Amino acid sequence: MFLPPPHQDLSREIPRLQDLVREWLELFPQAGGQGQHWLKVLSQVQAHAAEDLCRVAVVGAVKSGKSTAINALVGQDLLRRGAGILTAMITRVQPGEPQAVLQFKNWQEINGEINRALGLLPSSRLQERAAPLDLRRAEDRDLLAQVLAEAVTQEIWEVGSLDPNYLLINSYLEGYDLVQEILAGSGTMALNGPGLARHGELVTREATAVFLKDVLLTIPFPWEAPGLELGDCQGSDSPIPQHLAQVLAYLVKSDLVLYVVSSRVGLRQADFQFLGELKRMGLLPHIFFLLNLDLGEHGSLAEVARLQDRMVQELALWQPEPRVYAFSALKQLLTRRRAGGEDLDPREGALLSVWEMVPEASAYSSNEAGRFEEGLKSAVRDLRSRRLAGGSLSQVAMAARGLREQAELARDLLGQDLGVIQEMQQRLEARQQPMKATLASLHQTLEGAAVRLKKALKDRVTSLMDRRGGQVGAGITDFIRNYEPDWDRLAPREANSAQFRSALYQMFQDLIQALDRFVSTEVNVMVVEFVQTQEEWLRQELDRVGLPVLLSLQESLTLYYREMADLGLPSTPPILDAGRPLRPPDLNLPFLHLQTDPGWWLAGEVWVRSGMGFLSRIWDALRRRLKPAAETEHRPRILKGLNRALKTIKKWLEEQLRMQLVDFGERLKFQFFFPLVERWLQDREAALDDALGSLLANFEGMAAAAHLQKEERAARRRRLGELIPAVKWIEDQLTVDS
Ligand SMILES: Nc1nc2c(ncn2[C@@H]2O[C@H](COP(=O)(O)OP(=O)(O)OP(=O)(O)O)[C@@H](O)[C@H]2O)c(=O)[nH]1
Ligand SMILES: [Mg+2]
Repeated sequence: MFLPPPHQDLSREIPRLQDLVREWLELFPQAGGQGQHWLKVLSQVQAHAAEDLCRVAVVGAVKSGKSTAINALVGQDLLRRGAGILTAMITRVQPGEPQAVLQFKNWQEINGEINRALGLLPSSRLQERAAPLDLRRAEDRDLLAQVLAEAVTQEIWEVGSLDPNYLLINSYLEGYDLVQEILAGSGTMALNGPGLARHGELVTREATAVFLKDVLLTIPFPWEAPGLELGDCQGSDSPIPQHLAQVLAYLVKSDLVLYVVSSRVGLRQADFQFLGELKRMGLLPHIFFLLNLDLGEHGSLAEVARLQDRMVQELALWQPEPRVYAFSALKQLLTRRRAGGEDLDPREGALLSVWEMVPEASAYSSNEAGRFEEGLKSAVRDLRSRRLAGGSLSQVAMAARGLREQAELARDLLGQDLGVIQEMQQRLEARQQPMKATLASLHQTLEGAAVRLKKALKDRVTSLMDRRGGQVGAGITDFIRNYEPDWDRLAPREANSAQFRSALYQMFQDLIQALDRFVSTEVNVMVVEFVQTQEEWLRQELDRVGLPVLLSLQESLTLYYREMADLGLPSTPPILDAGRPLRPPDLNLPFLHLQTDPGWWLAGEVWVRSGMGFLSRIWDALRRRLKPAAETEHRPRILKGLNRALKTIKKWLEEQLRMQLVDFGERLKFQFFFPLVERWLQDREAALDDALGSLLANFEGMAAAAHLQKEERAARRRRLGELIPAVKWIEDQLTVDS
């Protein structure tokens, strides 16, 4: 027999139940409290469900076809290809009315990045500068432009105008006029209607993209996808640490991953490193791999099959039976656009025709695209059901059950006289008493537990950050201590002050860059692992602490239901279940960003200022020793000078690190773990409170019904007779799965 899938799409059940509760309220207006309780529970669940997003992070190497894959899924050329290298943010795509919401960085972030890029820049114009530069000030913008021009003439940057620091400052200067008005306002910009096209321009133009922090695009999807978010991430092999940090921060919040691999390139070393990170974050079982076929290059079906098999084999070492789909994202996109009535441009049309000339491979690609979309949709559905089963579903089921049982009780009582009603009330209320008392004691138990759990977490975070033995603290300290610059590349060609300073600047920037990369990926993955372990421990502790109370409540509830059975209302008592707590969506896991932290920045300023004096001193000392020596002997001495400078830089960095680690540890404790403990404990208490509130009969209004006229009673019983099966039907829908 065909069994319908468990219907756990609460968006339909909840409004129906709400209507039925309102009908109950009409019948028994005196029992308002109870009705309001059910309505409250239902609207809470509804609000949760509305906030609940299923995030799919679309990742992969640079230019593997991530944006094209998302465009193919939504059937439109929504995401621009070839965003600039300074675009660090993830573009999020959700179903909805067409709109783009752009969130810009604030001035502190912008100036922070600029001053950081200037760190140790050997510019004569910065020497007298005491305060940090502020892009908002016209004199500072002039100064910045001069500094850039000077640095370029002096060839400070090896790659000149391709250097990321140069590009960054230059783009900020260039874009200032374009965005200053937006930044003076709220810093967000919503584009819709004809203005929507401007979004593409703002994200692809380096000078404006550099100011952006977050982009949310909404668009109608060609398939039903409520609560889905697709995140277009930066290439996971990007050389810019900030990109990786952003990708990681998004992955932490993601439920599924779409990993795009170009068929032209296949899996490479960088992919395996990234897979290692995904594995440590627990995401490996949630990855969909897309082997993005270049049908022009790999035209025959045999070759496609060979590529796909090879990828499955390579991945099988990581994940048994990896989900690998091989299709051309671009073909899927063009086909969809054409099917949607769009005219493709001649070049696109030609591409499609060429591909269609190899019908076998082309058909295979379409087939795989369909298989992929079905797979993705079903994973999203599964995820949603699992999340619902973790709490909301049982809350709704309890409300439905409570409503039905009370309607049955009321139907019974309407046939009785006042004396019987009062006796029933007494007997049931006596059975409710112990549960109310237990619930009250639960609060104390949980409060005590909170103190203990917080203390334990605090100690663990402190150990993690410890610079001698902590995984994070010692890890970064060792990284700094063991760092060796590329001396061959750094050693200046000539022994003069300008060359020496430029070599120093390069050395400093290289070290910072390497450190940033290490922190953005390695260290933050450690933090994620640590947090996940602690969360699991916390869940176990919660269960352990709550178990005696849960058992005692369950026992009292069983007795209560036995009493109901004695009164002629037989029913099996429901199982109370505390559910599995999930990280609240509004609680963000803090990440260690050495780059953008304002604390870092303040200290950075001091460094820029004192740095100049420090450079001069090293240079002067070096020069004295260079004088008597021959030109050929300069190099070892200069290297020695650089080495000395490196030691000082490392010492300074370690000092910065000390402050940063303390600061980060505090954030982890007070802005993450403590609120998490409080929320989970509160939620647990509220869940039990709500469940019992839904179940335990409330006699307000019942006695009043006894005074009604006979006809009126009969009328109400009739209406209850209609209400009960309607609620029962919903109840059955909610419990199919359990
Ligand atoms: N032939 C062919 N080209 C494709 C396909 N998918 C993407 N491309 C092209 O590859 C280039 C890069 O695609 P994008 O979708 O921008 O890749 P991306 O991974 O988002 O790139 P970044 O965001 O820059 O890392 C574009 O010029 C696409 O048109 C495909 O299936 N077949
Ligand atoms: Mg892209």
